Amino acid sequence: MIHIQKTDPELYEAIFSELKRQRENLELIASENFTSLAVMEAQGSVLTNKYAEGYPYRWSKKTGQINYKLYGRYYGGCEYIDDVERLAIERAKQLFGAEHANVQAHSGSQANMAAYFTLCKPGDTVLALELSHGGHLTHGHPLSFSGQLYNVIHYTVARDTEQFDYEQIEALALEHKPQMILTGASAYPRRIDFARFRAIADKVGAKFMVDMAHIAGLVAAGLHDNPVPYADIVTTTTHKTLRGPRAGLVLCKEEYARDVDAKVFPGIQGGPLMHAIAGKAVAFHEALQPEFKAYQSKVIANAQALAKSLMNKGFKLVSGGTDTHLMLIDLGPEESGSPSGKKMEEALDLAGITANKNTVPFDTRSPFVASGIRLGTPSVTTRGMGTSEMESIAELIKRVRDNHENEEYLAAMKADVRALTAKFPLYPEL
Ligand code: DSN
Repeated sequence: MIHIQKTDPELYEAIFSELKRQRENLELIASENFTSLAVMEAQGSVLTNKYAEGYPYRWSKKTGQINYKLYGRYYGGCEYIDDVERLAIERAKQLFGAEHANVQAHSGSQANMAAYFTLCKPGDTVLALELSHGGHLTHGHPLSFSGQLYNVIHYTVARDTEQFDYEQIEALALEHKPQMILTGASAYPRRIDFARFRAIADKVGAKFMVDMAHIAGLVAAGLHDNPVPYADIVTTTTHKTLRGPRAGLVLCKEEYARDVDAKVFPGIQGGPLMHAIAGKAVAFHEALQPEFKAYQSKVIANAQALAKSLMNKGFKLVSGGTDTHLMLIDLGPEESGSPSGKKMEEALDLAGITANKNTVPFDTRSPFVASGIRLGTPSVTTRGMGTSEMESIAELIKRVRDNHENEEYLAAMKADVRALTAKFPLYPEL
């Protein structure tokens, strides 16, 4: 960043401080990761200068198929841009076994909007997971476009297992006859049975959409069932377990391809962020390598080790553990005297541990206070930590919980956190 340092020292200071924070803190936010330098290089490249509305192909009127030989852009000078986008598309299709990929969605929310617009009409009924049980804002929250345009009915996890209850989901589908069933989650630690969802959707004649944002890296590595063969449309972000740039992706069956393309552009977006698309191409290439599978196996092994250590120390985990990269600590209700999720997030922060408060199923606190803390292992695994470090992390979290009111103690704990992170240097080249 030699240029920013010279031209804009104030901004440089903020960016450098963030690099220092990422290096020194323990990053346990389940939806975050550290991309490769190659991904960042692509994002900081000259591709940011180019307008490329349209696609690197046109839909042929004659065959109804994509034709790469036809110029599909609204601007000249896209010959190299086309190569970038084509590489991203082909790699995404290969990685997930998809018939069609749209790599232009700027974010997961926009990918989701494109999927809704393709599969539903405003006013249609959609069955999706409740936000406070692990869902996402775009799965029907009243403040999201999804809650405003559609009649969203929510399923929840079961009270006893805190896992999906497929009987309940089927009963709701039979009762409400949704036009679309949506699954996927931001805070659900268990495997999702996509075949079962497809069967329920077929029983009521619903379309089936999957938002696999959190687990996309596990899916790419073959460590979680792939929703692509089951769903009409699959969306994802590319920056979580998948470890790419902050962006979105839509995968679908051939029959929806043209419509998905039209919904993304010009339906929702204007010019694609070509530097981000190049970052996606780099990340998909990385995810196709054998090392990526080894990395994802470690992410899961670390999550299981962290979950086990936390439970051995008396923490209650939602659903009693994890099958994925994330877990939710249920800190207990207000009457139990334990800290709220908000208090715990603040206490962790003081000690140099970054995580986020999260509601737990049937939470009695408001979402802004919440009774849970969500933890994930993608970032710490990227920097090289293994199962023995997960034990140390569980102990650090216990110390924070036990001393959550003692700011001096928490500030002093930073030295222990830094001693751990210093053993796993992050971006030494920067
Ligand atoms: N904000 C993301 C997460 O943390 O899971 C979801 O979009």
